[in-house]
Amino acid sequence: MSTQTLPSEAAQTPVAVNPTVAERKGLTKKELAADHPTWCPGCGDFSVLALYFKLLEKRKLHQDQFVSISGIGCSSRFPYFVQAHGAHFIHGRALPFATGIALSRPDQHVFAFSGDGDAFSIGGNHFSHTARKNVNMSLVVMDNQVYGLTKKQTSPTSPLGFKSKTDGWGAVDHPINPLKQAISMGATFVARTTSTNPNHVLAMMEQAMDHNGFSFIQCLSECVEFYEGAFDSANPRKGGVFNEVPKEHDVTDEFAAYQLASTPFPGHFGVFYKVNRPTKNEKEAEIIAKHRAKVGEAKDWQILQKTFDRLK
Ligand SMILES: Cc1ncc(C[n+]2csc(CCOP(=O)(O)OP(=O)(O)O)c2C)c(N)n1
Ligand code: SF4
Ligand SMILES: [Mg+2]
Repeated sequence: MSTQTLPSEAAQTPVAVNPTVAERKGLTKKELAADHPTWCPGCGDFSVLALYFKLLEKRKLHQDQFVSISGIGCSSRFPYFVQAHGAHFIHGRALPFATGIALSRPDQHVFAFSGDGDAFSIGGNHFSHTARKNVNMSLVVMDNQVYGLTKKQTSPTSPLGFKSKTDGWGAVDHPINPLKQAISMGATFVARTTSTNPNHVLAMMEQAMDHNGFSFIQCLSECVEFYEGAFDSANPRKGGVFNEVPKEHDVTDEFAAYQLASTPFPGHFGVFYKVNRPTKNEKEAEIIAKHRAKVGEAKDWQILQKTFDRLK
């Protein structure tokens, strides 16, 4: 996410995040790591966290320049493990919370982390609407195709026939395709990766971070406890195939992206869709600037008082 400028208000004065700031030493993984993650040994989420540290390290981001926001779930414990500002918020509600930060603090890189249940089930509406609003932030969904924290219920991405505590005879509901949902709802950056390919995860995170607008990454991340082997067919070390998005794919072609996202599992990995469209941040900043020009030096409380006086 590139940083934008909001007008006036000392508290909102943006501090441009310059990844090459020479006078400040970048943080190390050791400095960025908080508590030891409480995930099960072998959980795919470890890899995503390690690569987030790598991203912050590489881009020399400091604690005053980014936030990590999540909902609820194993994957959503993520911000606990980062020694920086963040919130482990309400189940499914990471995106509205992150939107508030993105709009009010343009100096921050806003990263949201979520699970397939958190983002596509209880938070499915927020996922769609944040995409359509093109809020400037990056969302990484650690998709294990199951509810891990609550010990194996069917999630919106569980495949047909998946046996769980909620579908003892096997899932009968057609799974969603998060990439197609994001593209059709108007997300401006849509990518897919898998936690077993660290270089690829980092590359996707970097591109998402550099995108001005809502960037979404579906990251396959195995739950070794409740859906072991789910992604073996996407892992060459387990006899699977890791197919990158074809080089000739036009990332600005919405229809082509949609078609590519329809490839049966294990599908492709990489950037499916990337276009530039004005962000909600820019549009709101414009409205504020226009209004500011009208009210001159009036303080916020004076504008508010006037509004209430008018309502009398
Ligand atoms: C309002 C509400 N409903 C239900 C729950 C119980 N709950 C907690 S996490 C979760 C599902 C998490 O699944 P997912 O987002 O896929 O994360 P994972 O644990 O698999 O990483 C549910 C149903 C809750 N905490 N709050
Ligand atoms: S239950 Fe699954 S998702 Fe949760 S920490 Fe364990 S392996 Fe990871
Ligand atoms: Mg899950």
